[in-house]
Order: sequence, then structure tokens, then C-alpha cells
Amino acid sequence: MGVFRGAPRWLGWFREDHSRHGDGAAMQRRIGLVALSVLGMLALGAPPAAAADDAGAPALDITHWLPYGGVNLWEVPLAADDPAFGRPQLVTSLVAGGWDFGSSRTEAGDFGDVSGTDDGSPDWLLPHRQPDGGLLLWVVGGGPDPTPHVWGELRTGGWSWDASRQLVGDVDGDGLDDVVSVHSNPVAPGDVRTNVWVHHNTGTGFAAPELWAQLQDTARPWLLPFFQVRYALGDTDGDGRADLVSTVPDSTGSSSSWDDGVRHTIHVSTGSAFRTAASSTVAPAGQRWSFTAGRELLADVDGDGRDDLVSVQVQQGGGIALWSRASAGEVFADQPTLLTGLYAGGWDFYLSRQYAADVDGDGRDDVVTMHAQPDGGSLLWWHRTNDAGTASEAPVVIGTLSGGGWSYWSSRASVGHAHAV
Ligand SMILES: [Ca+2]
Ligand SMILES: [Ca+2]
Ligand SMILES: [Ca+2]
Ligand SMILES: [Ca+2]
Repeated sequence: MGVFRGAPRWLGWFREDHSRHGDGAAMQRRIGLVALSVLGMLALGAPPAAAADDAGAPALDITHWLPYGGVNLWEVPLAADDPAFGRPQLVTSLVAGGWDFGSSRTEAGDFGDVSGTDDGSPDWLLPHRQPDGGLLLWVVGGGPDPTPHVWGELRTGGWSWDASRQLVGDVDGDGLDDVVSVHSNPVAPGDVRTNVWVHHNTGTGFAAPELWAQLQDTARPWLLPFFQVRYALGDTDGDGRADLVSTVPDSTGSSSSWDDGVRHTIHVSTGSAFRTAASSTVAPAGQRWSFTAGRELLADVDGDGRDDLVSVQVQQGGGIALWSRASAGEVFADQPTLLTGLYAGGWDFYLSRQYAADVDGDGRDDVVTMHAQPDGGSLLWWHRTNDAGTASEAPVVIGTLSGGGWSYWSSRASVGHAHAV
């Protein structure tokens, strides 16, 4: 089965779609579904041991560039039992006031009752560059009122849009997602330090940032955050607090001085700091692991409540492979498990993005791929994790984002989760 399939048939950025927020019946249905989904999780008896912030019905939150300025926010329900499963719903258009695709980033999250009319659907964090080089943290609540609110002002005190990235997760375990800012701090040529700040969610905004970690690779202090170090948040030890995972190139076992293997390190949330774990996980270059020709996401593939490491790996003969390394709490397993090899049919690392979502609600995270199509749009593919939590089943198409202005290259996405309210 190939990734390129089907004629363009989907709605685009210019369509006014009121099926989600302008229609009372639709809203009712939506709320009912959230409750049903929660019941379904309980009935299956597979909720994680601790309250993980990625429980609930998943949705792919897409930010799409608008040709005349601004962005559209779309939500694609990823819960298989949702009647709108795989079909994009327009949440809001952000046009007036200087919204700009290239000057903003997007993460989905659960920030609480942002608007006062929260229906439990996922919220949005939109860090946006300011003319002075700083940034604002905008939040858009789920539900009928998508008015953006400023929850954090990072315009003074050395904050830089270019030198920082924002991640979303519940790092203090209070049930509300917080924001983590990773900030690059080059103090001298070859001496790049990284400050990790937490913006606690108070329920009505983000508190003044707290410094939770100062990170630097002692052997290679020149490594540049974001370009030579990747960061992700996930609950690797299952205590309900999101942990930070950093990934760097690593030359262990390589004959080349220019390393391109991979090393993953967990920085465990203590509730007030990120503590770097004693050992890391090395994926050796000699076994064809590559920092540049690979990427990773955190997903609880085996359903034990601890987020595992899923790696997407370029295949030399074409295609991609998905691998999993089970989390042992503060370190990932050295030995990876091959989830699936997608060697034929046009699968391409550079034309795709992968997301973690428990599509069927069985307690084991699945992988969803957004894959570019020749028409510029994309298909959404579901790689279901099997019942043993050891492999991905053959991928199936669950959504089509083509025609009508949809562009793979002018969009970005993040997975959020509905919560009962
Ligand atoms: Ca929190
Ligand atoms: Ca944790
Ligand atoms: Ca796990
Ligand atoms: Ca699943």
C-alpha cells in the first residue's frame, strides 16, 4: 500500500466551517463523546498507573499558514470512535493583529478553563515573536470561545524568540499543562549553555518562569540547542509529571570522528527541577543510527504508563522504519524493537511527520503519520500498535488534507487530548 493515494477532495483554509463551534447539536455531540471516550478507557481497564497528561481522546491540532496573512487553527479528531474521526474542523482564524505563521509556533495542551466556556477539548499554545525580538505566550482555549489570551509576556529580561523553544507538558503533576522554555545561552565562542525554564500553569495564566535546569554537554560545550540537541517532554517514569528528554549526536562505536549516532538522556522532573539521569541510551552510528537522518517522539507503546522512545529512521534503500525503546523510568532500553519497516510505496522521512496518539483508546499509544502528497496536501496514516505492544500493524489512511489550499509544507501540528470537564 502506497502513501500516495486519492484525488484531492478536502476543504481548505478559506472554508468557513461552523460544524464544530457554531452549532449547538455538534457541541452536544462533542461533549458526549468526551465522556464516552473516558468511560471507554475505564472499561478497557488500561489507563496508565498515574494520571498522565496524555490520557483522553486525542486530536491533531494543525496550524495552517494563510496566504494573505494570519493562520487558521484546525482540529482533526484522532479518536476512532469520534464521528468526525480524521476530518478537519476549523477552530478559528487568526488574521487581524499581526498573526504570522513564520513568527509563531504551536503546541497543543490542556491549560484548563481558558475561556470560561471550556468543553474539555484541547487547548493551544502559540508562542509569537514580538517586534523587539522577545515573545508572547498566547493560549487559545478549547470550546466555543477561541479568543486568544496572553498568558505569558517574555519581552524583557533577555528572552529571545530566536534563542528559545517552548514545550508543553504537566511537569508538576497538578493536572494542568505547563510550558517549558528551553533557552540557548551562548556565553563565549564554543561555550553554549542551555537554561530550562518552567512557566507553571496557575489556571488563569503562566507564573513567573522558574529555572529548572542548566544543561551543557561537558565533552562538547559547543553543541547548539535545537540544531544539535533536540528536546521533548513526556512522562518516562509514569509518576504523572512530564520529564525532559534530550537527544544529541554521538560517536560511540563509530570509526568516524564526525559522529552521527544518537544519544538520549532523560532529565527527570522532581516537581521543582529536572534532574539528569545517571545513564543515557546510545543508538550507535555503527548500527546505522543517525541524528540527522532520524527523529524521535515519546509514546507509551507498551501501555505501562511510562512514555517510551519511538525513533523514525531513514532506510538506505528507501522508506522509513519505526523502532521503540521501552522506558525503564530514567533510561530507555538499549535494545530497540522494530515496530515496522515501511520500505516500499513511497514512504519518505523528509516528506512526513510522526505523532503519538492512542487512536483506538486501548491504552497503548499508536503512531500517526502526516505524509506529503504530490498535490502539496497530505494524508494521515494510522500505525496501530498491536495488542502485545510490540509492533505497528499495517498503516491505514484515516484522513485526507488535500485540495482547497491545504499545504503540507505550510502547516505544522501537535497532538492534544480532550479532558472531561
Ligand atoms: Ca501543571
Ligand atoms: Ca515523570
Ligand atoms: Ca511504556
Ligand atoms: Ca492504541
